[in-house]
Amino acid sequence: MNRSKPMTAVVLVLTLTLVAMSCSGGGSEVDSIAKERGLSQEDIENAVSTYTPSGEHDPYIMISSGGHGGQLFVIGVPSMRLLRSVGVFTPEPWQGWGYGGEASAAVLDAGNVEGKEVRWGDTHHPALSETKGEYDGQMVFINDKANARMAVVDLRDFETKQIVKNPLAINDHGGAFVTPDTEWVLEGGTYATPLPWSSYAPISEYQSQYRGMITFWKFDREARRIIPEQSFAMELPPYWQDLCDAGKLESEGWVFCNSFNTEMATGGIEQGNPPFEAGVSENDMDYLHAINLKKAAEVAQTQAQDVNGFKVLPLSASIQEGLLYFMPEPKSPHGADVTPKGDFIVVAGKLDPHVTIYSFEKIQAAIEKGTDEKDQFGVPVLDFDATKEAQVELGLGPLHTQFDNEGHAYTSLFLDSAVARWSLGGDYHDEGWELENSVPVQYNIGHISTPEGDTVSPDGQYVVALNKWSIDRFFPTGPLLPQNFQLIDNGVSEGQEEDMRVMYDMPIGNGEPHSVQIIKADKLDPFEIYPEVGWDPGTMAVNPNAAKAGEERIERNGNNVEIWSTAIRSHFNPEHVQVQQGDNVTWHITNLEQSQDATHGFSLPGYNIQLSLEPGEAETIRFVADKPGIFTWYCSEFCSALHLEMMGYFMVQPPA
Ligand code: RUQ
Ligand code: CUA
Repeated sequence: MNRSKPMTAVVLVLTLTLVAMSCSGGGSEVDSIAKERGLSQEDIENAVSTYTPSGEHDPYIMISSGGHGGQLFVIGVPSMRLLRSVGVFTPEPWQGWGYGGEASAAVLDAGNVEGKEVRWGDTHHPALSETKGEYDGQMVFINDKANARMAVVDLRDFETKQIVKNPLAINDHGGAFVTPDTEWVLEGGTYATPLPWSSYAPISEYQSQYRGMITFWKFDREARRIIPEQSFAMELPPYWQDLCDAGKLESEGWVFCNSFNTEMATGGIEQGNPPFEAGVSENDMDYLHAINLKKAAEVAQTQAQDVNGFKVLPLSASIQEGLLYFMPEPKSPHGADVTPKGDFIVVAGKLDPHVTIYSFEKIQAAIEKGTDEKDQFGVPVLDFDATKEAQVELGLGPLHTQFDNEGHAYTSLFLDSAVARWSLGGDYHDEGWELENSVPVQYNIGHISTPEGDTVSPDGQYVVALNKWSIDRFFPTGPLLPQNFQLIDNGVSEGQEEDMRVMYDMPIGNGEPHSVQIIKADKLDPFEIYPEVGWDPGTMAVNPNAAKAGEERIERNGNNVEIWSTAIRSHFNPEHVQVQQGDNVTWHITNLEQSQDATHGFSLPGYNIQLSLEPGEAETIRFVADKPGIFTWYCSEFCSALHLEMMGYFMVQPPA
């Protein structure tokens, strides 16, 4: 790439200023620092493009999955500073998530799998809530690929409020995706099993007994919760339905999902069968699914059947009612991304150097015209050429596509370890469907993100590459290395198109951040402190039974002991709690603080209890005092100069 080309206007001005400073004697320090550190002119430009002075905030916030760490990360862009993690499927002690507090226990327990406690997840694709196809900054949804669960996180306090277990599936992959007004949250199953997975069927009966599915979780905006009773799933052929995207604007009401394994390979190399990796890649074409969700939601009211307590629309009903159509898609497809106006769907083929662009208008025309072609389950198959708008050759291993505000698409190329920028046709860009520029990334890129890049009005300037390998980029932390976010300047400003360039590497060493979304920071409006003292983050309301200032006490009723405690710099009240071994303890603790960031911890050693009480927050813990001894509890958050003094004695007396 041409490294001497001018950067965006801002960078150019800054660079010129620096250069001017360095030439004018007094500013030569910049030069000498750069020289000393071995920095090139481009390094300096990248530095001034990403440097965020102390106390300044980033214009964008990136919400990242934490992969099989089971959490979310919140990261500033362009500084690429990690702001916090959010405990979701996995307990996390700093946040007191899953260490004794009743609110987090209730959320985590709701994610148990048929009664089995599962305390980790593989968070995959975060989806920010949308209003009219724009991120609205209210919620984020994230799926757990490992156990087919969906979590709901409230962006007022960045805490997980709900986990629902999919009653049909044991894995998912195609989630989370939201419809333009967040009425529905999508979760596609991928690996087919019997429906539900807990009803056994031998794998020799794969074609007759195993099925795919896509679940449409109904989201109640008022309650800020998923309503399982109003949700439904669509039974699908046992192809592996993969990633989806919701239609928008002209395609609103429709959903598009790619699939693979239309071969219906069942693996079994130990029996001499081709391994999955070969078996599922034999066909040249798989099927892009087009689903009329609006109509399906109506039909589900009357034709859904009960499967494991969940509404499922039988495949026969979907065919009969015209809810489901297939289109051939080449080759090991991955990603189905709807363009900002909702007019095209971009599908990448992992083993095809092209992206294939389908036209929503042409799909509708083909449905209108009708087709005699069907797959072996009777699903109508629309003609490839009749629905295809264009194909663009980008490079090897295209995966995911995002968009900008100047009619470009950006696609990750896994095998090439590169990001391709290409122009959209239609009325997006004069050049039409054409590859413009590629930039190498380090290494093995998976997902890609641009600011608000999958909404109806994407921003521009940045691309973030999520690289699976980092190899030589950072100090090697043993055989397990961090992954690498790379911040890229998209090279586009005010109609000018330059080369893209990698500006910054951000190692991320506490999870596999599978996918991200980037929202304008000013759309978020988080609480500074909880609105009222005694606030329960589980219900997002005051808990009437929360401990109050001046009403701290210990009540005993038989062997039930109930404690109302408060915390304020730098003491708990009470400081002595005396119980008998075997007592049932219910302990309410309220943080009375009203200043921002005055968080207190509550750590009760030996009982596996650790709370993080943010200002105003009230929590309840319940446990049996089954271990005798003297337990020194303390505030685990360094809250004041006398923080070490913020402690108490929990005294458990054994029977005489
Ligand atoms: S898929 S790296 Cu698991 Cu999100 Cu394409
Ligand atoms: Cu409160 Cu440390």
